[in-house]
Amino acid sequence: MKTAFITGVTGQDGSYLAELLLGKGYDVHGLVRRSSTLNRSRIDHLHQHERLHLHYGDLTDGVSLVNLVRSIEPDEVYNLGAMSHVKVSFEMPDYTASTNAIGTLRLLEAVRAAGLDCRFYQASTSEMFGSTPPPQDETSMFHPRSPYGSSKLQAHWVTVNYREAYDLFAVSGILFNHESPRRGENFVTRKITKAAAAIAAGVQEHVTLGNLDAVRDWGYAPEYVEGMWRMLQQDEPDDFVMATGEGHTVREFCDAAFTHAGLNWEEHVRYDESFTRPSEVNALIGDASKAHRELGWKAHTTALDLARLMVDADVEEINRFLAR
Ligand code: NAP
Ligand code: G4F
Repeated sequence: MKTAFITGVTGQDGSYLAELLLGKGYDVHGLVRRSSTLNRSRIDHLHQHERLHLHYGDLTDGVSLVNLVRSIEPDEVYNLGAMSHVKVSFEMPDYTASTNAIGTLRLLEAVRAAGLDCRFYQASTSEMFGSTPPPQDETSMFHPRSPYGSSKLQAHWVTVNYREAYDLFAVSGILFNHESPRRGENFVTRKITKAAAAIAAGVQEHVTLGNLDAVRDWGYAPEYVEGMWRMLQQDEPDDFVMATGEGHTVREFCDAAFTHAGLNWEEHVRYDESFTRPSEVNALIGDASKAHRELGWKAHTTALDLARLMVDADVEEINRFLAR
């Protein structure tokens, strides 16, 4: 039986990855941050699982990482923990860099110091491509446009360096946007689907958004965590893009979500400049041919399917809430 250590286990991807690995028989250890109220709603349904173990720690606290890696002795480490909101990174650049860039370095160093035969997955991102026009693949130039994107680029290169310098099995998944009903409520897809459900239920009138022209390649998170796992099962470490290959504007996502809720988006969406960014990433559309070829991985759920499945989940949630 293998042992995995996941940072970011309370997040969208971490929760799906924990489910996947528990289903495969792994012992799963997750890093959780101390907070004054418990923030584990995405893994509540797993909390009594005998093979899930949670440990306090933080990517900004190197000592906690060294101690945990030494005591857990993982076969696989998945570094999903991050300050993951692009707009917020402009407001908290120092913390973003410390968590995302130096946090990755701290964790890699903890793995190296423990001297384990351990495989390492880094959650890299299409935000690293920034202003490089689509389609983007593993050979495209990096040009990040936010403190988040640049912190992730440092983490990406640190991961490459530990592979080259110390022969560590360390890989980066360069993942394009992926969403689900567990997506944080201040990312644009979930903000839209939650609003469409609330407006349809008559408890909200409108939603305020920023740039509707941005193009993103939105896939479905459970499919992407399967790809992360496959990357760590290869004979040789390598980096892979994961994406659907389809681009849609935020406007098109709105249209699909509101139409599915029986509404006309133009009657309910307002614009507010405060939701725009000092520098925007205009278009991300990935080419995941390498992952298809070498990992047998392919995205199946498209952005418009996703809009509909997320609206259905949000309608269900609001109906449960209103019935209380
Ligand atoms: P998410 O839902 O925002 O989850 C982030 C996780 O990181 C949460 O568990 C959070 O803990 C934890 N975290 C934040 N700061 C931390 C710190 N200082 N120390 C330890 N843990 C910390 O993000 P996600 O969408 O699941 O994404 C997972 C990873 O993939 C992230 O690294 C993200 O940058 C990257 N990524 C995501 C996408 C995407 O489209 N979803 C695409 C490419 C790359 P709390 O629950 O306590 O806040
Ligand atoms: O949903 P978003 O905040 O996601 P963004 O910036 O693309 O970042 C996500 O995907 C990255 C992968 O490419 C991850 F690395 C990262 O961690 C995160 O998961 O914004 C998507 C687009 C942007 O162009 C933004 O300007 O939607 C636009 N947008 C328009 N109105 C909005 C809003 N974004 C947010 N969050 N809120 C709005 O009201």
